[in-house]
Amino acid sequence: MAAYLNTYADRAKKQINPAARDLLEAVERKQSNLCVSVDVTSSKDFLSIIDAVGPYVSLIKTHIDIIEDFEPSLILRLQELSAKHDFLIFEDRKFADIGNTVALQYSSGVHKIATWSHITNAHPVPGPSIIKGLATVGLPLRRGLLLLAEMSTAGALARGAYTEDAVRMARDARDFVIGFIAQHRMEGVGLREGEKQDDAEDYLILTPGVGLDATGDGLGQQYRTPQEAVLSSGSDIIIVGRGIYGNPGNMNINEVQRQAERYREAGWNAYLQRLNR
Ligand code: 5IU
Repeated sequence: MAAYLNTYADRAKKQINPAARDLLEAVERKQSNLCVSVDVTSSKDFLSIIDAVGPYVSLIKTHIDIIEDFEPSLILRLQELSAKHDFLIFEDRKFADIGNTVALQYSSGVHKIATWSHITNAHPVPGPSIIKGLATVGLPLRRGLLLLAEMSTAGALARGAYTEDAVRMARDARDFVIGFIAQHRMEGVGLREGEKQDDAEDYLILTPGVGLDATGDGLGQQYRTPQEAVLSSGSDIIIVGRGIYGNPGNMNINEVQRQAERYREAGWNAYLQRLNR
């Protein structure tokens, strides 16, 4: 049986990367495979959404560079909410440069991502050196990396041979790469000539492009339901943004909370169905 068909709790015990283990443990404790993506531009909206959805998530995904009024104290507030509600933090930075540059982008600048983000991600396009560069910063801090193996957008170039190469790169860096941003599972993908699938391999699949009410956003985004992502495609964590907070310009925070509850339940029920299949 493929490792991902076990419970989150069992899978946590077998992870070698601390961020992967902590995330799976949080998923189990909170009975939530929901990650909310908080793509808003004001600190106030950012913090109020996170405080409202906090009880229902195991992971919060940030784009810290879109915050207009960013100050270092925002990170302290974010960390307080992470402790209050028991979730991990994933800065969706999508690194894509040479090893030396990404190490600087990860550790330094205004945002110092590595100091607070348990998990971040990278495009495999530069080749294995991007993982090496990020690992010099992330591994000593017990961080984990996701590779972007596929995208949810119409016409994405990350498919076929590109996705296969991404999985091979991950297999060569098991201590740091904990999984993929993808739309499907990667077991059996990218195996080299004569190589057999390792049954113990257990990458985390985090899936954006999830919505219960819309099929797209008019800008290339394509949505599938939590059921399709988790049950049909074997996703481990669903990533939901606007499906939960709508238009930040006219947000009702009680409604945001209600939607987070609704997505948590849909994601968790799909997982229970997967376990019992
Ligand atoms: N995101 C995607 N699709 C992808 C990748 C990342 O939507 O393939 I890689 C990000 C973009 C946004 C969030 O931050 O996930 C999805 O937000 P909405 O649920 O509001 O569409």
